Amino acid sequence: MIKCGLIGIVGRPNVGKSTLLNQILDQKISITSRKPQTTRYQILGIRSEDAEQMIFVDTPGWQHAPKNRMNRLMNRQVKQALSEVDFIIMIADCRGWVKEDEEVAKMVLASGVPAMMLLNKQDLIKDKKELLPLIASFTQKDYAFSEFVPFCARTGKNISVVLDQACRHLPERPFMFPKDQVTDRPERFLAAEIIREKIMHFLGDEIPYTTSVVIDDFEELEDITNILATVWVERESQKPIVIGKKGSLLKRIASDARVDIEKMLQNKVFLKIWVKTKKGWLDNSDALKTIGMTD
Ligand SMILES: Nc1nc2c(ncn2[C@@H]2O[C@H](COP(=O)(O)OP(=O)(O)OP(=O)(O)O)[C@@H](O)[C@H]2O)c(=O)[nH]1
Ligand SMILES: [Mg+2]
Repeated sequence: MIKCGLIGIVGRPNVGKSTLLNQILDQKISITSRKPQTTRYQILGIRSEDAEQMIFVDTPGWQHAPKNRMNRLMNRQVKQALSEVDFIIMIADCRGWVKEDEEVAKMVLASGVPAMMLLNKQDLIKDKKELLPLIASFTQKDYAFSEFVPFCARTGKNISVVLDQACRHLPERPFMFPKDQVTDRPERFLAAEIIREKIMHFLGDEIPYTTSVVIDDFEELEDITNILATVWVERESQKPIVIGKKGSLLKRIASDARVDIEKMLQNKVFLKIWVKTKKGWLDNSDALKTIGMTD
């Protein structure tokens, strides 16, 4: 019997969804950062065994009040994923349950899809017993979760609990992807994401949310891949911040991104990054289309 299905990973921003996906695949497909709203796109991570193919859907973190068109499109991708999958893994931070968690839990229930909940980052609490009141409060509620599992996506310990549950809910269906494929996203997209991850890492708390990365050229030669990329910023005044003194910050972003892209491509990379002001792109549907965000 051949089984294949989609498993959605949902939750509010910053709870560890992309970290879980990378653990499941044992490689980095989806970028992560300590700042919320890192993931902007649905990304598939595919794990194939002999007779089962699990297609995990990483989603953007659910936002209570999205501020611009891009954030609304991010929320829409969460809803879309919930309507398409065979099983749902909701992730929450075990240190606290907030409004967005409640909203996601309600959407999961409304979807009618079987689901489990991971209470992630349990390494950050001293004693697992601290979770008991939270878990007890869940049982009073009308949620859709078959299990509440204390978890640590950072180490991936007990990941078999997650995989077993996901596997159990796969429908009988032929594989949707070749057995050796790990994601639906092309390398060009992943390269842009890696650059965005470095921007999230190096720049303060505001600018990463007003930037995006476009790959202008991606030329794969036998012994080197040449990549030209542009970072969009929203205001002219943000340009020098991204570039840094005498270009120092942009150099660090490019250099760290290059190392990761080389690892991914298993090839030498030449990477040149430009910075360009694109006013109002977060609410401009044509600009959002350019970076692959459409209705
Ligand atoms: N201590 C600890 N940190 C974790 C764990 N899982 C994830 N993190 C960290 O939490 C931060 C957010 O992780 P992500 O995987 O980017 O979270 P996300 O849910 O995908 O976030 P968005 O894409 O913004 O919605 C990162 O700094 C991770 O390293 C965990 O089990 N323990
Ligand atoms: Mg993410």
